[in-house]
Order: sequence, then structure tokens, then C-alpha cells
Amino acid sequence: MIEKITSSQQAIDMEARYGAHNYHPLGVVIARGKGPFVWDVEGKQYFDFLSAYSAVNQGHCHPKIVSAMIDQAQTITLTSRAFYNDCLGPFEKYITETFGYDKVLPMNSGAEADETALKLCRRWGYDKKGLPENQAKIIVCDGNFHGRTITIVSLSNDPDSYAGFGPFTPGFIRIPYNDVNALAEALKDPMVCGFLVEPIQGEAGVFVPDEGYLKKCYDLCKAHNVLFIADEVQTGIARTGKMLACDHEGVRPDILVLGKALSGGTMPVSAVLADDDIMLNIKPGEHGSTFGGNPVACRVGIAALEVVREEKLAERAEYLGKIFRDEMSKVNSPMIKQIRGKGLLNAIIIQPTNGKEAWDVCEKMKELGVLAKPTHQHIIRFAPPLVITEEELREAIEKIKEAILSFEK
Ligand code: IF1
Repeated sequence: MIEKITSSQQAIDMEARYGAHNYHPLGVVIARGKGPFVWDVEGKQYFDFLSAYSAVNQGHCHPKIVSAMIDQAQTITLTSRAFYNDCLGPFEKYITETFGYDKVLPMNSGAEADETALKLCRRWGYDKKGLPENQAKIIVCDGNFHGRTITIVSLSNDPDSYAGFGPFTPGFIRIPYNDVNALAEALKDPMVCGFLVEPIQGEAGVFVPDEGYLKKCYDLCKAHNVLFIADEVQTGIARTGKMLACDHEGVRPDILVLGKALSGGTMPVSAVLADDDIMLNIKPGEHGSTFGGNPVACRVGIAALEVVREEKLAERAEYLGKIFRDEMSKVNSPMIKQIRGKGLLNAIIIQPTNGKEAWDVCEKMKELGVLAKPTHQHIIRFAPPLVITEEELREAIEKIKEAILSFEK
């Protein structure tokens, strides 16, 4: 039996004593969740404005997703890919039809899906583009966040991600984000076979590139016979007001990487989508995962995508996001330096005032019943579950305003 936690402090102390110290959480211990709300051990209710980094777009414990999960968990959970299972085919059909690709390759975490995309891209570079062995290069962007594996931190220019973890994987060129000319320059290298980009940079603090950036990058990639790879692990699945953030510019990535909300936050489910010309270069035995494509993940993945469609979550995100940015821009506070974002993926850049900074604002919001976390010292991300109602959103906005204005004097 699991040891009973009766106070938040007890849980915090236990994590500090027995867990690796690779996180610095806000001092709240969540014990339960429903839709846009979570409750701590003491029973206090909060609006969740992080949504587990956008994994919980469909809301906490969505009944349809949980019920698919429970039903399948009681039937068969894991077969491995050594055998077929009766859920994978239907999931593959559903997700490829939803996003309009020939094929899908299921994995678990976002990092694994990005690794898969990089392997697919290199393999295409050798088999289809005809690059000489071990010479393939992939272009990535400053400020990127694609996960935590050795290869992926090799792409990073954030010392928190890469420092002390070398030696790093070669074969990558890093260019400034939101800089079309830098991409044009980098594409002159004939060994380049791919460009990996986040349509909006999440970790960089919800950095939205200029309108037209993605389309121009896509066109440049086409002109150079280079694959455009979109990491939509955080921006995808309705978060930014469209099914994919790339949809805002009518761009169809050659390789599409999804994760997080593909399970509505119930379990790790990720996927890479591409057409046959790219996907079929990987042959049996050349890539995979014990858990990727497991029956529970497949059932959950279908349910999670159905919820997005049935509850019109993309349209909701678009509509509610405008309200959030409008309302916040009416707040007259020296602490608000900038408000930016798309759909319900937003951030406020905090100007430290009277010795108070983003962390203090988050502590104050927590006290008032809204959970969010600072990134890069002075940026607060605001990303509630997309199922939040307009009334609930407005209530949360009042609390956020109150928190910011409390530091006026
Ligand atoms: C953590 C940030 C968010 C991602 C994109 C791949 C992955 C992520 C675009 C990897 C993961 C996370 C992981 C989380 C913090 C978080 C994050 F602050 F670091 F940037 F969401 F904003 N591509 N993002 O955003 O997916 O392997 O984790 O499933 O605690 O590291 P994963």
C-alpha cells in the first residue's frame, strides 16, 4: 500500500529526501483534478494554468479518455510490437486521417518522438537525397526545447539543458529563431537534409515568430530539397487555436511530431507522422520502443483526439485566448512588460517592481487559487486546459490581475 499523505509539507519533505533534485516545484501538492481545476492535499481548489505543460488540453481526468483507458487496461495493456494488437491499426488509421499523412510511428515521450523524427530525417537524407554516409546535417534554432536526451540537449543553447552532459551528438547547425535569412544561408550547405522547428517556442517563454515565418521557412526548405520538421509536442492538438500551430500559416510539415495532449495527460503517448517516401525508409528492426503503440495508448490517443473534435477545443482556445490577452492588456501595472501568445498558449513578461518578480507573482496567484510557473526568471506562462469555460476564465483572470496589482505599493 502507498503511504498515506496527510499534509502538503509531508509530501514535499518526502520528495526532497527520496527523489532526485532535478526540479524546483512551486510549493503546492496536488491530490486531485477535474477539468480546469486541481485540489491540493488540504482540499484547496486551484485553476490549473499550466495544464502539465499543455498535456492536459482536454482537462484533468476527462471522463471519455479515462474510461477508454480503464476499459483497455482491463482487457490487454501491452503486447510489444513483436505481435500485432487489435488497437494499433485503428489508432494509426484515425490519427493519420485526422492529420492527413500516409503513416504514423507511435512512441511515448515527446523527446522520443523528436529523436524518431531526427532519425527519419537522416535516413531520408541518405536513402532519398543521396547524402554521403555520416555526413547528414539538420538545422535547429536558438532557444529550442525538444526534450532531455543526449542528442536533443546537443541541439540546445541553454546551459541548464546541455552543460555538463557532453560529449554531444554532431551533425547539427544552429541558427537564430525567427530569422528567415539565417535559414537561407544555412541551407547553402549541401549536406543539410532537415530543419527542425517549434512553430511557437514554448521553453523560450512562448516566443511567437513573425507572421509568415513558418511559410517562408517551409518554402525555402522545399526549394533546397530539405525536410521541414515541426515539433508540435507543445503547440499541437488545439492549444494555439488551430489543431496545429502550423495550420495558422497553411504549412503542412514533412514530418510532424506530437506528444503531450495526444493522451490528454493520462499517460505518455507521442507520435511522428510523415508520408511513405519518408516513413518507409525505416525497415523492420531499425527503430521502435517496448511501449510505443501499446493498446492502452492507442485507445487513449483516439479518445483524446475525439474529445478535441467533439468539444471544438481549437475554436475554444482561439476565442478564449483573445479574451485572455484583451483582459490582461487592460491591466495598468508597471509589472506587465508584455503579453504575448496564440490561442490559450500565452505568457506575460514581468518587469520586476519593488523587489518583486515573476516567482512572487506566482506565489501570490497560488494563494489566490491560480497555478502557473515562471520560466527564465521573468516570464509566466498561462495555459489553462482548453475546456475552461468563459466564466471560469474570467474568474481566473480577476485573480491573476489581483495578484499582479497586489505588488503596486
Ligand atoms: C520538463 C519547457 C514546456 C516540448 C517540445 C518536446 C518536448 C517538450 C516543444 C519533450 C517538453 C516540457 C517538458 C518539461 C518542461 C516542458 C516545457 F518549459 F521546458 F519548455 F512545456 F514549456 N518538444 N516540454 O515543449 O517532451 O519528452 O517531456 O514528453 O519538465 O522537462 P517530453
